[in-house]
Amino acid sequence: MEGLLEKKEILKQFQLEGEVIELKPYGSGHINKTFLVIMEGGERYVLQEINRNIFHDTAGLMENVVNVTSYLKDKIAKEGGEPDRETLTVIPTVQGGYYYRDRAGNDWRVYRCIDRIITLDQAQTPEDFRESGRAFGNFQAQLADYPAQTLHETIPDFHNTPKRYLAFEKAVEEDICGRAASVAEEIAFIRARKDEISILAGLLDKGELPLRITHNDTKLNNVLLDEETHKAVCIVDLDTIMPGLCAYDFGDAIRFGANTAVEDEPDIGKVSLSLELYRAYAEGFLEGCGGRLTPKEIELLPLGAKTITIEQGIRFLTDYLQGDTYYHTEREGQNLDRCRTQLALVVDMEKKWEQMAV
Ligand code: ADP
Ligand code: GN1
Ligand code: MG
Repeated sequence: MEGLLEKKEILKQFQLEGEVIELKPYGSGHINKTFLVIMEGGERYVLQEINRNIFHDTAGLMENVVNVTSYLKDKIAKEGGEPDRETLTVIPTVQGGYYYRDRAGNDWRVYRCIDRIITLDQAQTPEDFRESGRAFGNFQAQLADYPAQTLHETIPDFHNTPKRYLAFEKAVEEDICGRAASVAEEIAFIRARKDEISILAGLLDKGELPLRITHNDTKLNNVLLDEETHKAVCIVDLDTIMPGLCAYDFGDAIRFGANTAVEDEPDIGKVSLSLELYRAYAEGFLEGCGGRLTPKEIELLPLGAKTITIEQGIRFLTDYLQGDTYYHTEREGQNLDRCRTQLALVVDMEKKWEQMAV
């Protein structure tokens, strides 16, 4: 693997014992670079390069992760669970810090690898998806009393949809890659929904929806499921835990996991909203939230799904217009395909709107 020696050197900066016997790319995230590390004693770790183009304050980000995971570990222990399996464990550096900056200025961290798990890029059964809903709902419930003011905002305005819209309009206007004309249809589709995507943000401003501590990246592959029972074991990808709207956490899981096609499917004909998966997730999520949601929050869950699906379409299209610098891509046009699946999913949600009521 490219850079293997450098990675082995980097691993020496962490409190790990013994020699590394295997190191390979792991997972399918779009932001960080993730590697599985196996030591001679058989212990397994996850090494990650944190994407500094996206996260500008690694120290603040890691402080969030360490504080939230230690808070969760206490809760899990009190509930009789397994703290080292049910939440992430950060391995400190030899200097006692939580990340290491290498000579090239890249930031690295190491987690204990949680074993005997699977992660899915698509829901295989409604039961798996219900289970992930329960886990994300429960995650929010566990953090309900967490001191929100101590959290660093790792990406300002992360799910501020009106601001995402403005950034998209700016990218259209600047059109630095000369791609805007070829996506006129997608641009028009988004513009036609401009007012609707601001509704939730408006309700938050008016105090009609509560700000909660949310995960903000509730993709199905951010929950580890037990490989045998398929019960949720652990929520990962804690980089964007910030105050946010519950509807967005619900919605983000739906846009990714209740889509009958994968996120970058080039054949738009395969995209649709599976109502069976949608309902399974909604039931699991509400159960996990444990009765904490207000009637208004519950009523607005479908709008959360639609809003964040448009927001994600906007984000992928913005990146396409700006030359694919934000999301990892493996092929030309991948961000445009990703945008198109999101917009096609919105079309299907509009058709199924009545049936999406929770
Ligand atoms: P990204 O921000 O790039 O999505 P993630 O933190 O989600 O990065 O990690 C990518 C993938 O690696 C996850 O989807 C999951 O499959 C796997 N993963 C991450 N951390 C662990 C861990 N501690 N134990 C086991 N698997 C993990
Ligand atoms: C990114 O890191 P990952 O792949 O779980 C992104 C999310 C998007 C998602 C789209 C920090 O998530 O916001 O919804 O891609 N994360 C960040 O698949 O931007
Ligand atoms: Mg992830």
